[in-house]
Amino acid sequence: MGAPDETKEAEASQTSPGGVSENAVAVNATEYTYEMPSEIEGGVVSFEMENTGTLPHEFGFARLDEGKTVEDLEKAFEEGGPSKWAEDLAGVPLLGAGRRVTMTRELNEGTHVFFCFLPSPEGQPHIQLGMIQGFEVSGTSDAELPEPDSSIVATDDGFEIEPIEPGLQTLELRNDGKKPHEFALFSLEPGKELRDIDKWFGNSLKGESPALFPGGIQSIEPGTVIYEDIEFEAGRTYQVQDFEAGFEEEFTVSG
Ligand SMILES: [Cu+2]
Repeated sequence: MGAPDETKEAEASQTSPGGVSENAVAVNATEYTYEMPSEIEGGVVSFEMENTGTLPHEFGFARLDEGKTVEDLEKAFEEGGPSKWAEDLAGVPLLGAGRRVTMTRELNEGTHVFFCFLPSPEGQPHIQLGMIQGFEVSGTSDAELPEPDSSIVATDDGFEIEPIEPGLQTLELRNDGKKPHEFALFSLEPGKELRDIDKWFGNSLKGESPALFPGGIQSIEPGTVIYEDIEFEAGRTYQVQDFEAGFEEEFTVSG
């Protein structure tokens, strides 16, 4: 089996296109669900996330200890506390309507959950409207981690950002610090300022988004590496922010 050409093709597909591993899983976020398979293969996984809705959505991400269920997690959230049996793996903090991002990382076996706490126009967290989805991870794929085009590295003092080219880029997001760090990524729309984002959040994300939200990652632990395929616009300025640590860095995509 397998003519030489086919072998060649299979090898090439491991890291292309755009750094997506061969173990790719489509996840569509919309109001108010995630559409995705209920069982996936572990090891290196590429989540091809797309917001097909009309509102922004996030991908909160947790792994549950054996024996715990999505219902247990919902209940724990209602009771207001993160639980020891739910490990926060960090997902994409905010993905704008119509945007797509691919998140590639290594996963262990077990029950995993995506959930969204962003507010609906009526002010209710999406999770309360059903935006929570569990899935089982089992086995280990042969997929390999991608070769990044560029990187954003967090230390405890700030971000170090390599030059980023326009188009679809595979970014390595790495925490080299001793504390957890968040990579909130956005690009202000013309004429908008940071305080317009605050206002928008304060108003349950109603109306036109004052910024582009193309990807990024919630707070990751020291030593964690996440890969994301993100579409960057030539000549546009982006910001990456760690709200908790109180620092941010700006970069402009070449063009
Ligand atoms: Cu949502």
